[in-house]
Amino acid sequence: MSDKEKSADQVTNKMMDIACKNDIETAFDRYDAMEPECGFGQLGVCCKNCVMGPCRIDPFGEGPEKGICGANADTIAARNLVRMVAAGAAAHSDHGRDIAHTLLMTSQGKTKGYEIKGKEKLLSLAKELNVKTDSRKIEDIAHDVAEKCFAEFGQQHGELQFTRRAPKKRQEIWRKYKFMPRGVDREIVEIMHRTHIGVDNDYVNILQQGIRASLGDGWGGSMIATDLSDVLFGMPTPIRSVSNLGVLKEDEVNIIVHGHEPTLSDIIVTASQDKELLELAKQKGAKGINLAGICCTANEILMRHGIAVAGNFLQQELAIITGSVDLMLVDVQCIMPALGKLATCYHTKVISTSPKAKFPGVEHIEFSEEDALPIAKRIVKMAIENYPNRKKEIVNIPKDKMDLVAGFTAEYVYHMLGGKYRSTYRPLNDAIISGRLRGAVGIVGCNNPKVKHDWAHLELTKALLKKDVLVVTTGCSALASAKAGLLIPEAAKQYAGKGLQEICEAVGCPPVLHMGSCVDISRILMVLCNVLLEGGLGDDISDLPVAAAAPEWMSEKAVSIGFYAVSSGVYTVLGIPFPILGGKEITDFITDKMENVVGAKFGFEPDPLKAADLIVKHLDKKRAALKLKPVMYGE
Ligand code: SF4
Ligand code: MSK
Repeated sequence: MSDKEKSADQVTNKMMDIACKNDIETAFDRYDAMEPECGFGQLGVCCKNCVMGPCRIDPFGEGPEKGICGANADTIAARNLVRMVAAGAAAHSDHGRDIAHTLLMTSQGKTKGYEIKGKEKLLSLAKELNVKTDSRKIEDIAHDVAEKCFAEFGQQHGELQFTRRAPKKRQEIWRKYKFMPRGVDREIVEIMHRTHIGVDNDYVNILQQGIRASLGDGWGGSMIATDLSDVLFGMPTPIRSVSNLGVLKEDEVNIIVHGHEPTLSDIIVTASQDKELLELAKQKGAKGINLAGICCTANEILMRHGIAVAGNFLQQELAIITGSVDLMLVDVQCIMPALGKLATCYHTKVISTSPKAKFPGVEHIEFSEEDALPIAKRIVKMAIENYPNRKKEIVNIPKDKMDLVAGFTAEYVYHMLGGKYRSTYRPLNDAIISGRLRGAVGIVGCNNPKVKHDWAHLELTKALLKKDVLVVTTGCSALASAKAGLLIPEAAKQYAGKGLQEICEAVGCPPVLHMGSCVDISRILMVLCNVLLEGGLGDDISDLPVAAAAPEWMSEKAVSIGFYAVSSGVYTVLGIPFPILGGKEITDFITDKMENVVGAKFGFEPDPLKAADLIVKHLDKKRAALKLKPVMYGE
């Protein structure tokens, strides 16, 4: 492949040229080979929920209008869509469950290498969850907090604890329409039941359960994952680092961690700093051990340790193609099965670690919390021992890398704006009220070879910055912004409108705030809650001049995120439509009528500049409804 326009990131384009020259296949090639993609699948009108089928509805009305059981296009599209929500919510929530498990074991002294670093966060969570703290050991408090969080997964009735963080008005909407999640797992199971043949056939009713499960993710599983990660691994604070494949080093042992759960990556950080291992690396001829991340695991160790970022989702294969990665270890989610075969063309060792995720042709070293540090050291040692096998003649590390600042949290915003002694969101609210800031938008999500890599993230982000919109970002979108230099304070001068520029200069922050991994979108929800509590901008999330976007999304997790964002009252624009367009009524509901129920809806817009226009119009509509002053610096 020699198409230089596959990515907005020149490093990626260079590496793809190298892949092409060496006849190495990547996801970009496999995407081209897949075209044309199945139209029935894209429109969501193919069903294989029972073996009377598979059935497919002809979207042009020339073939079957119903499946063998009688299900129409809207029913089939709705069932398919909420099954995506179930998978996405399950992935995030299982991540949260694993962190709760690690915290519980750490509190019992059963782990090796972990300690409770976020004591302040633990105490505030304990208070919220009615766990006694007076004269108790921190481990005992952590134990009870972990148990309380565990209970959220299996709870059968009632309401998830963290939904109480949402504004009262929002909670009432959730109760009124039976969207309030009862238990994280329960809602996911109920989706699978309802979408079995012959159960729920009303697309609105099917979506109702999709909403409920997604809220169990955003205000349950994901929120637990974020909060307990802060307890276990410490609260992130803004930290400087570097990004892109140029962070790999010719003269050091390069280890890449890829996946999602910080349980693994955080301990690898500790192991990579071990004196004996550093000495061994020297003995093998390396100057040191260089750790870097890909995907959300990159975000986790970036925001807590300043570990460099090698790249985002579509760069995972390119990292290996540099010929410089001595070991890539993976846990769960967004790891391409192609890595195993690709690694055989290089000296790279790929190691899977989770009992939940094995890969063809990949060596498996099972990770367990009980032996976390010894296992981490063993894996780092393998990387060191593999360093002499690097074929120097085929090493091709791009030179380019970019500085960044990452690690903003809902808690940090209090100090960032209010100063050390006056913790408050007031300056943020005032900036919006006065019109210096038009509003705020969360730009999140993956890469997808359907869209020029990173391009839609960056075009949308820049277009919004120009309009005095503060951008917060997570996941692979955050990494796209990092590589393009949008996560440094200096970016404000180059890209932001005058109002946003003034704020960034006064505070010394970048115009795009990195808020972590995909589960950390729960941090964005908390920012919205804190803004409302500060006052002056309405009494529900749907009142706020805010929006969300996922311009290059691809995963089922993104479907769950989209659903909980909209159901929390946030207008959300997707660069790739949900695969539902074959069902006219469900499409109409999701992109229009849903607003009458939850106060927000989805927009589908592949052109990032048009998406920016839609979002700006939405922010201005919300500003007008709140009777705020016009935006200070005009258009
Ligand atoms: Fe066909 Fe209905 Fe079976 Fe789906 S559930 S495969 S539409 S018969
Ligand atoms: S890693 S879910 S590709 S953002 Fe969270 Fe990136 Fe999307 Fe995976």
